[in-house]
Amino acid sequence: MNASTPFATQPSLSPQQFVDKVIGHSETHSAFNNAKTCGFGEAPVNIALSKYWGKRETSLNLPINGSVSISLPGLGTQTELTLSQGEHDQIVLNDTLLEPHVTFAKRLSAFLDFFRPNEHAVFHVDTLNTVPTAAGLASSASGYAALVLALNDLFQWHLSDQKLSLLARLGSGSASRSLFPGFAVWHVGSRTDGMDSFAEAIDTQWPELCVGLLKVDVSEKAVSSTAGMQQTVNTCELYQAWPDKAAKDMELIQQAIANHDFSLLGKTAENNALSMHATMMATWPPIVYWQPESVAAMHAVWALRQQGVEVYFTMDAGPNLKLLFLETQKPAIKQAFAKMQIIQPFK
Ligand code: 2P0
Repeated sequence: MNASTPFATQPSLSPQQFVDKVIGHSETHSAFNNAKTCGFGEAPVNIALSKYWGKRETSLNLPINGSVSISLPGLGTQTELTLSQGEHDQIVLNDTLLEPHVTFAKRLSAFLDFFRPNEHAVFHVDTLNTVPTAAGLASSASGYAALVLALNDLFQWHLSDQKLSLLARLGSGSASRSLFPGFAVWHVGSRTDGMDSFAEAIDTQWPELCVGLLKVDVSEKAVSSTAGMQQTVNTCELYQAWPDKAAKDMELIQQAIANHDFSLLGKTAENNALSMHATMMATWPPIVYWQPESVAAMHAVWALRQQGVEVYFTMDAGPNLKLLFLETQKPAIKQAFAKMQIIQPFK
């Protein structure tokens, strides 16, 4: 991060010290002794209803604002992890062995560096995504959450959800929220060691709530979320207003969830997403994830609302829309968006 931004904080721990503190020193060093032959982890993708956009510290992945999400069961990542000795990690993504120099493999190996029991230890990672990688459908969130669960299983750490969330956050911010089914809240935290910036479950069921995945384009995006948010923090004047806006929206979303107030949930989520995109567009060079079909879909949503069909959308760092509506509107929504995948997270 550009140290001149008003949001920057200095970390009081290195990422390795952070990991050692979360796991506990003795466990880190006896990790090989307790290890099983194979660890497994599985986690869902999540969609933020109130978004995370911007870091106050990049090495520990500390956010500028908190966020609230909903996980989508059945869409996510399954990861198997084994330890061996060798030259480098072997990373298999959706049945394809990746070359060690590809970005995905390098990022994963850099994260695994924090967990190697000795310098010769390498990991074999077999990971299966049921969402397209880098499609704005948050595969890094489910990916790092599943990986942390697999590490916890492999090394038999028996970490709490809070600690697992802290470790997942280090891999990818939004992964902190993917440890939980249903709704989750990621607390922004204020400590310089990052120990208070973790997610936890919001204990509510909402069986009538539907999420529709409206795919516009699932090819790899040009600007990663990590790069996009850094550029926004560093160059967007509108961003000054974002932290307060995000904090307010987070409160409203939590209130809407607690009261099952769908109108408040939908309005707040849509406005929050558009506000985040406004900050992206007002960076230099500009970042616009939308495509013409994205804008056409927004107009279709607004037209439906005019007709009395209560539906809202949210969007992440990509061109796809995620629709929010209640079960009663399912027939009207299906008619308007024929090919859309509909998920009821609590059914
Ligand atoms: C979110 N996004 O709250 C927001 C909304 C994208 C737009 O979290 O750099 O992949 O790994 O912490 O978690 C995507 O950002 O970024 C994201 P890193 P991440 O879901």
